[in-house]
Amino acid sequence: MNFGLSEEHQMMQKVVREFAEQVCGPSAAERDETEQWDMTLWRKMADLGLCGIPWPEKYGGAGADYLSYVIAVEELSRIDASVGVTLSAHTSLAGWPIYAFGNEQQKQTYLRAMAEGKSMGAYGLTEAGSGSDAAAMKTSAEQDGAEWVLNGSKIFITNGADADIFLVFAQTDPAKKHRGIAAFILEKGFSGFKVGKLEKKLGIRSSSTTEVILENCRVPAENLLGQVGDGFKIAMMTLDGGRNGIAAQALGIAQGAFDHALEYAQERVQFGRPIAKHQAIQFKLADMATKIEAARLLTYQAAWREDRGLAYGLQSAMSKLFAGDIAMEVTIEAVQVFGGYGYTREYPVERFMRDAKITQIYEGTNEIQRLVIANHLLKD
Ligand code: COS
Repeated sequence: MNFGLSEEHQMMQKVVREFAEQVCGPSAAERDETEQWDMTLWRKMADLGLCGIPWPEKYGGAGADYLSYVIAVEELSRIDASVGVTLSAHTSLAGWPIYAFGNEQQKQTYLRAMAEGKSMGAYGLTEAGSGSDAAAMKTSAEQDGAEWVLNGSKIFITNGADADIFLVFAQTDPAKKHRGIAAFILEKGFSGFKVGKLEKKLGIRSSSTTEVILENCRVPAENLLGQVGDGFKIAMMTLDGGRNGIAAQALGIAQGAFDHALEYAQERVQFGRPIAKHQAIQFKLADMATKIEAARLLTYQAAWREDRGLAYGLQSAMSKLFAGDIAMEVTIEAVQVFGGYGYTREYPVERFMRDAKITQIYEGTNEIQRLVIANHLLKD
């Protein structure tokens, strides 16, 4: 067993940490305040080779591994979780299914553009009436000659306002239930494709979240991903990996909040000494650090398994569940360490607390993660 990071992983950590601290950090609060994504950040991420970390170089990727990707999402989220989730949704939710199920032409056309950062990806599964019950989707797909015609709407689409390529799931035959679902690669310029309402959110406010409306949206037959009927499995397998990206995001948020709390506790003087000298605060810091370390081990382990071709669905449900829950706990405690100042926007910990909440909700609520974990335990 080796718990140390390789030189390659340490390099990824260093490069992304510097980028996050120096480029994303100074403007993070302003982006949160204005709820605006900054496309220049994306271009800089592309220049650093961050937009296709785990994809082979022949598809424009960096040819690195999933652990490298997870480290990158963690480091970005340690400074600005909106940047972390933008990369995570792009890579895990839109890139991975094309890499895993796409044909050569789809990979050369779409995965390459995404890996090079020329296009941003998004994933359209959720609908107003179909969240946790993903198979209940109503968006329909009907074949019409050499095209598919899609009708319906998707909600809560991360990167919705900024993405160019959308992986969208639709029902081809309601009688077949989940076995009738198909996955399609859509371009934002396709006829009948429209980005709808932009959500105003509690956290991750500079990552865009929108509705996607499909009104007789015409999709060339060659943009079907896999076979008709494969869609639900593609969606579920995509989430198996995506959930570990969210675990990395939660881990980064917790680490970022902890770093601020640790520093502040050593500066803030009450009762004649820094509050870090008070056992009440020391216990908080110790609990926070322990939870973060446990979340990191779970998250890195799930990525390590994916890199070795081992099953990782159970581990990534566990990492997402645990890291999401501890991100919430740690950020609440970080605000508490800051006291009244923590509740103001003068310090960043309130942003971390707001950003943490979503990691218990998206890519499957933590209640769904418990269901997935229990299903694995009972099946195995
Ligand atoms: N990998 C591969 N196949 C999977 C799978 C996985 N991780 N999970 C389920 N499947 C397959 C099952 O094997 C089953 O296959 P068969 O048709 O051969 O029997 C099929 O999919 C249906 O599985 P199941 O009956 O378990 O599906 P349910 O409709 O009961 O849904 C949950 C299972 C609840 C786990 C699923 O709907 C889910 O993950 N919901 C949350 C969705 C989500 O995360 N939404 C957030 C969107 S992104 S922000």
